[in-house]
Amino acid sequence: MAAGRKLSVPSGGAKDQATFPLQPGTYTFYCDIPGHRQAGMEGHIVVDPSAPPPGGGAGAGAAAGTPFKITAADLSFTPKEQAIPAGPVAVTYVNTGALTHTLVLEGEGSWNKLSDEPGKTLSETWNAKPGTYTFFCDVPGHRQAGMETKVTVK
Ligand SMILES: [Cu+2]
Repeated sequence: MAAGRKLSVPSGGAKDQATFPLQPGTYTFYCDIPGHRQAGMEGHIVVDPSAPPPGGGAGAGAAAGTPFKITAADLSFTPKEQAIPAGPVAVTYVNTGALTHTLVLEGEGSWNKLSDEPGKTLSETWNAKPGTYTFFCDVPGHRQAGMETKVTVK
C-alpha cells in the first residue's frame, strides 16, 4: 500500500479533514495512538469504481439500495412474497405483459406510483422501514386477479 496520510484531532469535538484521491482497492483507516487501533479504532474503505455513488439520487442512473425486483405479467406479480432488510431499497419493476401495469405501495405516502408500459422497466428507491407492506397494480381488476406482492421489512 502507498504511504499513509494522517489527520490529527485534539479532544473536545475538534475536526480535521483532507481529500485523498483513492484508486480502486481496499484501504484501512485507524488511530495510531499506541493501543487505540488494537482496541477497535479501525475501519475500512472499499473503493469500487463499479459501485453506485452514495446517496443514489434522482436521474438517469439506477436506483441505489437493496435490489428488489418485481416482475409483472398479465395478470400476476413475481415474487408473491419477499423479505428484505430495512433501509434504501432499489425497486425494479419489469413489465413482461401486453398491458400497462402500475406499481402502488399500499399505505406508504412517500411512494410515487409507477406506471409501466409493456416491455418497459422502471425503478424507484424506497426507504423501507420495518413492517409488512403490499405492492399492487391499481388498474381496475388487476389486484384481484393476482397482481400483488407482500413485503416484510426487518
Ligand atoms: Cu396490472
